[in-house]
Amino acid sequence: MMTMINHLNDKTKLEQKLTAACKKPLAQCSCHEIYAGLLSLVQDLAGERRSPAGKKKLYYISAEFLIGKLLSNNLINLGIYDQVREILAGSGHNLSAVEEMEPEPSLGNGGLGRLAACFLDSIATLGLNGDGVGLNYHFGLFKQLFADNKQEEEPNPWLETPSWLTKTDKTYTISYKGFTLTSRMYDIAVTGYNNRTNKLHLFDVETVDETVVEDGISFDKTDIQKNLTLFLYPDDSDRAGRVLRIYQQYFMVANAARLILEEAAAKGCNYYDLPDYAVIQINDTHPTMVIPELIRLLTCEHGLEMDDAIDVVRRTCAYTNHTILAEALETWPMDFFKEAVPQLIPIMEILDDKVRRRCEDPSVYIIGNDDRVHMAHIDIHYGFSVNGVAALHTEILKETELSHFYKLYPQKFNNKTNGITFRRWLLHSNPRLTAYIENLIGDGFKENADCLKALNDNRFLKNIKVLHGLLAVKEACKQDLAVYLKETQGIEIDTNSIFDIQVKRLHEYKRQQLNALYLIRKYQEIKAGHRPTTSITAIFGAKAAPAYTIAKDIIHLILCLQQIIDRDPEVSPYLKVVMVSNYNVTLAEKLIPACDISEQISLASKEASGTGNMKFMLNGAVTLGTDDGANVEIHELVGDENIYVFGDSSETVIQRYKDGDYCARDYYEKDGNLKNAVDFIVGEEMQEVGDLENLERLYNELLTKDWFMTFPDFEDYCRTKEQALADYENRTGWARKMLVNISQAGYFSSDRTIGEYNRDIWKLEA
Ligand code: 26V
Repeated sequence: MMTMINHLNDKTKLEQKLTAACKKPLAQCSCHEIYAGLLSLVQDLAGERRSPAGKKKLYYISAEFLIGKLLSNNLINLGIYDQVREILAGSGHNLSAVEEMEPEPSLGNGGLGRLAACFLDSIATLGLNGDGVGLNYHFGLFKQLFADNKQEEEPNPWLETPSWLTKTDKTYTISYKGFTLTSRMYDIAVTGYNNRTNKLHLFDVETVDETVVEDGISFDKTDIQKNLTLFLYPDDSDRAGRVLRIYQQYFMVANAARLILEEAAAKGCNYYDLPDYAVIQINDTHPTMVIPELIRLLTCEHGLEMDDAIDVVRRTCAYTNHTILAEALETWPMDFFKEAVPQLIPIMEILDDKVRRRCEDPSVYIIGNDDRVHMAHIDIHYGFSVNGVAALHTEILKETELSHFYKLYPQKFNNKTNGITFRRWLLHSNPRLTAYIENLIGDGFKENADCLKALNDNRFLKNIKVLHGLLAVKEACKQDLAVYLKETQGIEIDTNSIFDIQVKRLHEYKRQQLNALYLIRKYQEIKAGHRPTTSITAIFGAKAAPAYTIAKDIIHLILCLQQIIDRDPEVSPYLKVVMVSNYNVTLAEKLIPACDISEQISLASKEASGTGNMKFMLNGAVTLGTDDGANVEIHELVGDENIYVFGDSSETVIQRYKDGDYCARDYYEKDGNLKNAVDFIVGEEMQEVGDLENLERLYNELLTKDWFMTFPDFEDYCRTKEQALADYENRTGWARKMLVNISQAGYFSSDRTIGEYNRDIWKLEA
């Protein structure tokens, strides 16, 4: 009863506060006015929770923070979601409709940026003193549209009033060759679940001019004052675009370095003891220039000797590697630094010189013999920790990609398997499943994801009612998705079909093309009269980098296939291909709860971790994947019975690259099914709806190169997928697999990951 009275009291107070924030009775407010009122209320409540700063603070510097919409997540973390929903219902409003008012900031590309957002949530939830530092891109990543079965790009403006972003009065002067810019810091409150509020600091420059963007996402890349923070990763297919990235990266870290030194000094730091006041996590190599910049500031402005400054910085910085793809490891020509930030050159030369004195091996130099700066090498030599993001990834780094560094510094290397925040990816995105779980095991899993293990119990696994209940939850989520896709994209899907989903950035190594080849084969089989027992809906969502030609050709292939099948009355009742446009966090929140089969089919050894795989598993999807990245750990946790693994192992793949004798055509010639599927790409049906130039380019790429080895895995992929589809027919058997997956997902809570970062690297007081 007491709690009831408190609840009512709290609710009445909350309603009063919300009405005050909206400045008129709730019943008379529009959805947008309610959104504005809630935003201001949340900001006030979050501000009250900003806890006293400890001595040591973490700065998580990242070029990307893919935070998604913030309203619901904040309401959940502040513990007022249900009350607000009830208050709104009482005045004739629906919280979901209010959520639609919020624009989604697109400040990230994919996994790396989303991980940074999950980490901020967990850092605050664990009560750790840590802020994010990044850039305030006005248009973020482009917005994706489809026309003529091709991707088109548009700016994605998200800054509007009201906004979660608050302007601060902190400004710095940042110098480039020949000019200076005045920066300004903007903040977004990061609420922890029942805990402190931290901040995401996003730096910007006031001279940015949004009107310079014309014709899609093109703009004059040389006018730095006007374009610096317009876009995330502007097109780097030309030199000006690449130099602009140096300007952006330096802007991010020069601001971060000043903020860090200033905050430490304010707490009594004498700079020699900086590692007692600050720890910097460098998220991939984009923030690497923070190392030479800090050394420069400490020596030029704070009077430290070079060796002391280097030692202080080395004890402050830690680096996370997020990729093994050679082409994604950043190296920049010295000329770019000369052109943009010449002040860093003497420092980088000293850092390189010290390495050359110690090591004879040119593969660990900072400035390579090709006069390019190897950013990761700066991080490894001049930081104290190097971590990979899943067990397999860290092992591959140690044994192959970074083996020379591992020999030099074995003690620096450690693994931190990625995680996801359950507040967003279960509580917020799947309230039905949340209620179902709570009903079975109580609500302890909301604080501590390990409690989900209690679901792995014969009381539930052998209980038909429980299993049917789970199937009913999935069914309802599929209905929700169907309604959402119809309303927002005009796409109709059959909720009685199997939802097979692959959503992630478009990249050849992630192998959307392998999935497409399977679907072509399926199409051909249905045409030949072999119909699946249950029809299949294959859903894709993916943006391709604007200058990544083959990735765009793969999108073209999928969109053409979608059209061919839609038009074909023989096939469309049994197979549907759907590519949703502008895949983003908001769409992920709708797609993931509705998924039956989660496609995680990267070429083994290439996907550092993956985090979508974890979100799907948590929502009761069964993984169809290679033994790659965190799939390996998922496989270990759920056992062979509850995952579908196929394809060559990472060892085989790594050896095949070493041997250099892979020949795609050999596979094509030997496997008739594969040949038929590949030939279809340039066949008559495709040509009717597609563009031959794109289709031929993709066909030739696959046949003469296939760098990510789709052909060797094709047969096993098809066979394993057929097995999954067959097993789906045993509904209770399938529900058992779903439940085991959910029960083992606790390990992938980012609270666990952040606990490990803090225990091994940051060492902050909780
Ligand atoms: C960057 C680039 C840049 C240019 C050319 C192609 C290319 C390909 C890949 C990348 C990856 C950038 C780093 C990244 O996003 N890594 C992702 O990080 C996630 C969080 O750790 C992890 O789950 C993903 O497996 C990993 O791909």
